[in-house]
Amino acid sequence: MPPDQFQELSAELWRSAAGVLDQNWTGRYTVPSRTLYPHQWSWDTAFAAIGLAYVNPARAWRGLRSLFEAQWPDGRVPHIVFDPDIPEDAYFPGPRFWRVPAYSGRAARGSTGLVQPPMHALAAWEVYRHAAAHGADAAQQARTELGWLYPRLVAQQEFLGDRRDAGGSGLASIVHPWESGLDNSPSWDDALAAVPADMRLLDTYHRRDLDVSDATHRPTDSDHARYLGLVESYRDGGYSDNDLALRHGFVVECPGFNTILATAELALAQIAGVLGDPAAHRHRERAQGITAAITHRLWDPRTGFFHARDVRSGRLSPAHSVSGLLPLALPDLDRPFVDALVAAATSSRFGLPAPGYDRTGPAFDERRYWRGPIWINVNWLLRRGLLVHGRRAEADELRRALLCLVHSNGHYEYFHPHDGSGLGSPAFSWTAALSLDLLA
Ligand code: 9WN
Repeated sequence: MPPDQFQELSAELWRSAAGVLDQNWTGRYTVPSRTLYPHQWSWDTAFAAIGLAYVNPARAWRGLRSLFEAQWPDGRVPHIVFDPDIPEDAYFPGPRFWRVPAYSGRAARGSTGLVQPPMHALAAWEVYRHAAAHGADAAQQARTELGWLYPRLVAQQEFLGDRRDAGGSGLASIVHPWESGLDNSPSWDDALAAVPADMRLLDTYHRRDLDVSDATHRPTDSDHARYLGLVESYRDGGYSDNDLALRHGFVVECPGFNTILATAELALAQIAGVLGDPAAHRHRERAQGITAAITHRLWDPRTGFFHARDVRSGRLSPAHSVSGLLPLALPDLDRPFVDALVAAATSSRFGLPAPGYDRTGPAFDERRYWRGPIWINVNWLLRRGLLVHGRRAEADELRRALLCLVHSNGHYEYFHPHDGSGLGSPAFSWTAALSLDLLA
């Protein structure tokens, strides 16, 4: 595309992206999508902040603060914080299903008891880094907000690194596919096969997502029955993380989740430096420890790829999913792993922008959510990885491809891996927010 045409595209995309973020702003936080996800989601809030850093940093901070105000005393940051003004049936499963106990004497702002990938430290660092461009008051606010968030971010990391180290390996385990953020990825299929799909659960509840989205683009009913059963099991155990591998039906170490955990430690090291906190060194060491554990536990030399590990069975998932490419974002990853990941990302299995799952794999499904479509957030992380490892040409190409994809098709939630057409929600916050960052 000629440079002046690209400039025009950029200006249009900037306006439309800022418009989507405006439209999805509730006054306290940004919803992922007005139609499909009318509450506050955890990692979506972080991605939204990364875009708001350019157009409205005060909203970025407000959203992060709002999420962390719902942090549990044990440090977990809930994957959804429910808006009490939205009717119970606007999203399923809603607050009544989760039955989260009131804590710290706080009248419950209802939340779930699950978590999502801890993108927030990196987001806070990004908002801080860009604050000075908005003037002295914004810079001052950024310093204050960073100070408020830092101990909370540390508590979040400690929960994941300690309470969730179910395999004793130095990696955090997820206890539900929703915790990965890549809900129905084929990476979970083997571990989920051992979880009973009680279809009667679906008779009791109404799948609200199917009212507003095409059923062939969403997880199946049997997936959903397992999702609900797993929530019931974790909930009925009081959301306790004791003896998880013995008590709970799904305990998995995910390469993407743990990559983000390590990246968060690196962001915390930077934040600690700004705040004059001596812990920077400790954060860097933790990031190195997680990186070592990822390569030790999740790399399969036979496939030359990172795979999710089922802690209960000890087995690696055979699936090649985009989460196995994400360790590319680890700065301390050794060169042979980097080379193997770049080769995989640019091979016929993926190709950039990368789909959620191997195009040649048996479970590839071009429309069904995390089983084939292209998502902007994971590709944004891949681009960071390419840059971190000095792969400038591939990073630039990926950036252009992502911007053209969103410009031609709209700020969709996900995109068809062959023709790029938009799927899911048409005005999706992280697509817009990360487009702003790619444009900047
Ligand atoms: C369950 C909000 C969230 C994202 C996840 C995405 C999807 C929810 C759902 O939407 O998950 O948390 O209802 O399917 O998979 O990554 O955070 O955008």
